[in-house]
Amino acid sequence: MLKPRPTATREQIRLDGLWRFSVGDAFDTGTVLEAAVPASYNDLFTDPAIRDHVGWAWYRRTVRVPRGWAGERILVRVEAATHHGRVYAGDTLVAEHVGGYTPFDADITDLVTAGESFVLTIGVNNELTETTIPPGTITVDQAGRKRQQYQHDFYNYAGLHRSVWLHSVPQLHITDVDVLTALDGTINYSTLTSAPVNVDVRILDQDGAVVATGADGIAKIDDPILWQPGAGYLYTLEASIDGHDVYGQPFGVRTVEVRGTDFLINGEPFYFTGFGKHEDTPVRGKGHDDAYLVHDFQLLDWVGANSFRTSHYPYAEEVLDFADRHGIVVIDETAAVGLNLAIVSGLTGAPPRPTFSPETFGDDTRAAHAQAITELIARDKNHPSVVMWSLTNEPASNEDGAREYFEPLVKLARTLDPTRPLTYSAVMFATAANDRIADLFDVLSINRYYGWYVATGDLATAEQYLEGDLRGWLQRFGKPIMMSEYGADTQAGLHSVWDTPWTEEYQAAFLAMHHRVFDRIDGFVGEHVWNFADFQTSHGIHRVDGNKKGVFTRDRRPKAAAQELRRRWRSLGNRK
Ligand code: BDP
Repeated sequence: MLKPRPTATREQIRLDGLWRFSVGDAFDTGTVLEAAVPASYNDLFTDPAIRDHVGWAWYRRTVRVPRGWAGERILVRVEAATHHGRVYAGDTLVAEHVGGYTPFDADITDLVTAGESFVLTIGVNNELTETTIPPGTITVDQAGRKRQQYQHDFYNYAGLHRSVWLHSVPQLHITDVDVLTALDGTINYSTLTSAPVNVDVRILDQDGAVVATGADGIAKIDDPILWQPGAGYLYTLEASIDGHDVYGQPFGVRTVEVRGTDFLINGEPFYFTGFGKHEDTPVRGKGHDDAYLVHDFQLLDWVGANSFRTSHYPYAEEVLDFADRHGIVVIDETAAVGLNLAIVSGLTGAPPRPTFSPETFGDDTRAAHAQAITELIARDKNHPSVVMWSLTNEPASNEDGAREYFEPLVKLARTLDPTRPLTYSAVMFATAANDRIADLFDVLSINRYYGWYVATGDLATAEQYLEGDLRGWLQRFGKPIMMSEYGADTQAGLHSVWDTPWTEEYQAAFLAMHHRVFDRIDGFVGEHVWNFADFQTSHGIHRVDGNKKGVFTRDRRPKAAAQELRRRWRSLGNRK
């Protein structure tokens, strides 16, 4: 899935801004509402019926096709319709896509005319079921309203979360580019085209100078400048079909490998410091925002972080492009969060249902999960910043059926990308003793909340639990291990001289305790604090206007823990 890019043969228009908007089964032609794109629609309006709406929402605007596009293929690229999108040109349904965080195209060539305008309508449905990724359950309340429930701990924001583009490609065009690099500058590439035809390939450096030409899928850069953590040098592979199409695909020369208990980037051991993040800001919800993008990366740099995980879904492509250019390392995660029914029953007291079964998460869920993995890798495979795929967050990997569910998905991911290691984040209930899938993966990523949900306020006990737990994983599996989540809810401005949960001092002491443990363990390859910033969740007695485990507040002000991290990470660098 090539990202639309302007080239000598391709043009594009960003359709962001205000669209007419309504909720309900069909677009309401009498609506007076307008919604911003990109943004979640939920927090834009004051009407709770919109915020809590379960079902279809509609965006409509008129679009003019440029005069010069006659004879070209004309498409609408929707970067994200969360979770299910339908694109109409006039009254005609042109494309439909399920999966809220990966892009899709609607080919409208036969329905529009260059130089004329047409009505573009996009429907977005936010319903989650047991066969969607992420999963959820819909109930109907006493008043007959649909209610959405889900296992994941972030608000089910919906809408057009990323840009919408009108773009053109030539009739005969390049449809895909795949780039694989070695440290000596050897580039193995492949291209796909809309019809069988010869493709010419040149490699350009950052100044646009040609540094290699391709033949038979191979090009060689002499003395390549490597893409490194902290220094994101990018080349461009320019693919062209003579007289028809040209497309430039940025890439970096770098390698990733797991060897023993080391995670190697360019053959050097790499130690991850950073966060699990969210796409979440006030008012915009999960809508992409370039200002927050720039500021968040500034804060990552300020705090000394070298990496983050795209918890718990693929992020906007702008985020990965930015990480590529600035040398920030990314663990790229699918939206498979909440494949765990024990979490629900733990909180509600309901009798546990098995997570993996034909009645709960079975073949259809797995098919949706396979689709999510396929689309993630297709979109992100050429990003040098992406060093590992995370196939799922906190599945019930300790339950019957987990292995049968995950084995084919791991196999699929390895076929789609044989070069990047695989991981998943292990939930508290999955221990070194009862986990059934860790051996299928390359890196052990552990989510733990000792000192918060367990041994609350007792850091001495928490320290013992944590160390025993982590050593158990290392002993049984002998793979690199990192902490993919550890964190404590903290109300900014709350202080105490004691170990008092929710205070800024406690969050800092909690993190410091973890760091002492990490430093005692060989084979430890990284620490990702939960979370970068406070974020919105669904209502719950354990959430106060959202999850407050951010090291920064939702409006990105540092809590005291940020200083603790800054001291540590700035001195650690990329190695431990
Ligand atoms: C973990 C989840 C994460 C939650 C976090 C928490 O992976 O999404 O937000 O716990 O409870 O279970 O704060």
